[in-house]
Amino acid sequence: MKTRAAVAFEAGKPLEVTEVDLEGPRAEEVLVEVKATGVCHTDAFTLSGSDPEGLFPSVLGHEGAGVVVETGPDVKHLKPGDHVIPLYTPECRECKLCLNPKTNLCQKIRGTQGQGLMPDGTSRFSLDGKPLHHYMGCSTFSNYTVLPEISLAKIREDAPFDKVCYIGCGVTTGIGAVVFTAKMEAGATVAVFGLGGIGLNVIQGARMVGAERIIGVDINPEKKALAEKFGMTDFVNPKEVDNVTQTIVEMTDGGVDYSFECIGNVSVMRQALECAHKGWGQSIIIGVAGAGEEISTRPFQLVTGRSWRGSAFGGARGRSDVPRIVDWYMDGKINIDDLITHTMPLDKINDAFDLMHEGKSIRSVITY
Ligand code: NAD
Ligand code: AHE
Ligand code: ZN
Ligand code: ZN
Repeated sequence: MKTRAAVAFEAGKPLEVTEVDLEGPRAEEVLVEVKATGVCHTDAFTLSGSDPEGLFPSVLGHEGAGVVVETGPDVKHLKPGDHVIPLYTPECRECKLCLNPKTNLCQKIRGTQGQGLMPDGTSRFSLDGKPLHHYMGCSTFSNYTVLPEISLAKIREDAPFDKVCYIGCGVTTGIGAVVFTAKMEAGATVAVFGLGGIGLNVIQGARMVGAERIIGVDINPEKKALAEKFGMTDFVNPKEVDNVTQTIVEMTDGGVDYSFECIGNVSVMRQALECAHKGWGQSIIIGVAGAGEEISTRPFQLVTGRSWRGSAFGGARGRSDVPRIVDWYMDGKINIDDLITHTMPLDKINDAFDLMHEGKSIRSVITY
């Protein structure tokens, strides 16, 4: 079939919206009509050329919601008409990692997914007879896309696509990092570095579990008001203090119980670790850093009881946890609407990237 898609032909160049060819689903695969997709900083990161796994030409996008149109042979759990959220972290429920309760990082198809291919090693997308790469197993910047069945969470049918698409990455990443990765306790003291589409969800997750003090850190003071609405109690602008780490340590009588880096800046990752409390403070890296970047600190920081951790997709197991997070939204327990600052058609997708780079949006959502 033909479908409209925004194609990333080259690193650092705007996406081009064009008609591409899409082959139907093969065994254990599903054809999905994407109804809406968010634009995440990670899409911009890959488009910039900084992603060691970035491939071109490709169909980016990994934060979608849509409807099953057709199922291939041997699909067991989905049928046409089902509402779904694509998962860049699948959940096969049978690989070594799925069987270990300590992780959500299903590895069943990670090899081919990282090569921009379906599990059988081929692509369903092409243009003028030449294959286009899939992206993060999702490619939601296409009106129709094909995914493995294990990469789809079935969700309730009354959930609005243009809001719950954000659960496909940002919402789950931020709230999940608090709930599933940190398993944060009520009364905790928290620092959140970067108040964008991820950091604000960390803040609402921390408030949800009853954190007592939530310090937000951002170089853009325009993020302060919305962060306060989501539960931030204190704001630090790194441009207005001599030393961010020292400032937070002094504000909190020795440091925070949990810190979260939601930017992808390795210097900030160090600040986040070093403002964690001696003896027990945990620092969780969410931000994605570019090719060649490395983190550093004095080992003494770890010797004295701080720990450095990471979180992908908020530690969530998509097929099990995403439907629950959709329920949290539908029950009014979490706020998604106020974080979606812009909605636009696919033709305007490059505006979404511009707004992100200018610091003017939290989340832009494309509706098909
Ligand atoms: P965003 O652009 O919406 O937000 C980033 C925020 O950081 C902005 O508010 C910006 O002003 C602020 N900032 C930039 N430099 C700063 C500095 N030096 N000090 C303090 N604040 C600074 O991005 P986002 O969509 O929230 O994504 C954040 C990061 O998380 C990205 O690296 C993205 O790739 C990554 N991410 C990771 C996962 C995961 O599973 N681990 C999932 C989604 C996104
Ligand atoms: N491909 C990059 C790393 C990108 C990355 O870390 N991706 C996160 C999700 S970001 C979503 O917005 C992730 O889930 N990582 C785990 C995984 O298996 O990809 C690189 O550095 O090579
Ligand atoms: Zn993302
Ligand atoms: Zn698995």
